[in-house]
Amino acid sequence: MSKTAGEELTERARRLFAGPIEFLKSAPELKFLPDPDDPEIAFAGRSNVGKSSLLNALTNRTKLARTSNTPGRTQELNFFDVGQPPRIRLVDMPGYGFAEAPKDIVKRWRFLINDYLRGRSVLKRALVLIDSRHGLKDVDRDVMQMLDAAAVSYHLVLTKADKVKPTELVKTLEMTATDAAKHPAAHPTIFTTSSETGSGIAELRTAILEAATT
Ligand SMILES: Nc1nc2c(ncn2[C@@H]2O[C@H](COP(=O)(O)OP(=O)(O)OP(=O)(O)O)[C@@H](O)[C@H]2O)c(=O)[nH]1
Ligand SMILES: [Mg+2]
Repeated sequence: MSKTAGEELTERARRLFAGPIEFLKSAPELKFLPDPDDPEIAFAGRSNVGKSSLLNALTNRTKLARTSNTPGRTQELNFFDVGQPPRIRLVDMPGYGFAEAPKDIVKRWRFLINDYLRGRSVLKRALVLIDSRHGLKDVDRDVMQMLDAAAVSYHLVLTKADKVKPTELVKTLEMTATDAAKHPAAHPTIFTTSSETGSGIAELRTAILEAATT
């Protein structure tokens, strides 16, 4: 039986993410960004939401992006090339809404994240990660509004799905979808993922490939 276009894309995404993936560089400031050579997909979200873990789960590597129990682990924009030659660049970012860090550092990260998200010509899609246990917070809505204003298309991605009961997850998903519908740049598809169990990871890989190549 021949494959549908959807199945073919899923298979291409699987193969791409199983192939060569390399850390390219860290940018602590905008002037250190790599040349805009390839389509980029950026991982945004509050500190500790699981951005770096999701990047590792997507790429099937345990230590590509550094993760930690302590919020504030990722402090720069980290670029990873997927494919050889590179087809997609994944961008792991510091967390926003991290109240415990010194104010000037939080401010610096916020400017870095916002300036990157607003001004990057090759940015194809942002992933805004939301902890399944907590749902959308005001800081998330601020980032969504900023992306709406900059016309940067984004997917909301619920993380740590393994940490909540299925009924609770459905409720959070519904509430998140209601909120997303009010945001013009929010893609209607919301992903539910667990970097721990791998649920939702193949679907997100496919969406990333689709966003990067269209
Ligand atoms: N159970 C479970 N734990 C997770 C999952 N994803 C991440 N974690 C844990 O959550 C913590 C934070 O994960 P990170 O990936 O470092 O989070 P981050 O968003 O990159 O955090 P910052 O870089 O500090 O902004 C770590 O202890 C991870 O092991 C998940 O899907 N399930
Ligand atoms: Mg991180």
